[in-house]
Amino acid sequence: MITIYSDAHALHDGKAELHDGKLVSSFEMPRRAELVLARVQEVGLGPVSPPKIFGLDPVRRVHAPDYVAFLETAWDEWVAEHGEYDALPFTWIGPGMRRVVPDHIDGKLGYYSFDAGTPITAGTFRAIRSAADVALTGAELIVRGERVAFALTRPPGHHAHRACYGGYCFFNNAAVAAQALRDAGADRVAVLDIDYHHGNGTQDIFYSRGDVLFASLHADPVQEYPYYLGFSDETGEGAGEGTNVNYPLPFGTGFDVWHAALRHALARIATFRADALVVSLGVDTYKGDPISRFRLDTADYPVIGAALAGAGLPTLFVMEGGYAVEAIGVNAVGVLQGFAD
Ligand code: Q9C
Ligand code: ZN
Repeated sequence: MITIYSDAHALHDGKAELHDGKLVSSFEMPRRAELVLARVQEVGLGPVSPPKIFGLDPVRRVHAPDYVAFLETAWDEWVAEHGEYDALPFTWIGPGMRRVVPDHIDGKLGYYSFDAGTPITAGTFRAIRSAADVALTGAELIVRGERVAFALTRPPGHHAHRACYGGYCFFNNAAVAAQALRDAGADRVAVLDIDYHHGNGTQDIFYSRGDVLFASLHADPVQEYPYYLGFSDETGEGAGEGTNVNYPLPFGTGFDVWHAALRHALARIATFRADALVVSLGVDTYKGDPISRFRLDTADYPVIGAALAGAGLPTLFVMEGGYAVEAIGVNAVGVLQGFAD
């Protein structure tokens, strides 16, 4: 299995996020991707290739042009106003307020975001552009006939909406890849999101489309971030009615219950008759994850990979979350090994 990787991800290196009322060191850090890469090499998963440069046009297929332009200049605008310390939003549009783009960077940050956990740093734009290229390079391998590829993206992407960032995500790498597969001729693409958190951004991007099925297993939003999307009654709208499937699961969920939901999601993907599968691969379902509350164990991840391989579809894995840093490599690559075996 080919892994696509660029060390440009390390240019995004946030200092802190708002957590339990305090500013704490960012859980989402460069070491995460470095350890996944190290594990890929340690087990000999296969070759590691750099991304091709695709530019921003394929990113704008799923993100609004003004949002992309905002991200491109946000750091410079922030530095001009506040100096060289990470940009974090502190105010958002509440009900009854107006959606007008402010001139001031503090207003723009809130306008284009939904949480205070996602800092913009000096290298953020270069890193997220590179992550999109990593995902697009993986998609191109699938288009060219590869059975499977691993896009080792960082920062993650599945929380990013068409014009809104949050949850450590800016460009929705999996959505960019799914759209690229469609644009290259796949009639139907399934996105299966197995990160612990609901993939609110991916769901919203494809919610009214019947050509992209979105299925997600995640912590129930009544209990867990992102709280405001990911309920089981969200089934899609218009042409997309019936092509959105959520499996909200309670705190403490272990592998038996999780795996039953996975089997259900894979059955739905089979009836959709997808031409390709994009897997949003988060391993923050792990029992040792510092911000999550499922109970999957390291031995479960290869079983997941084998189940995914059973779908029999050309499959692109796109890296999402996982914050038990010392275990992220073994767990994420465990899924890939289970798929390949
Ligand atoms: N007090 C991904 O896994 N913060 N994003 C959680 C912390 C946001 C996770 C609450 C978690 C986002 C890609
Ligand atoms: Zn997550």
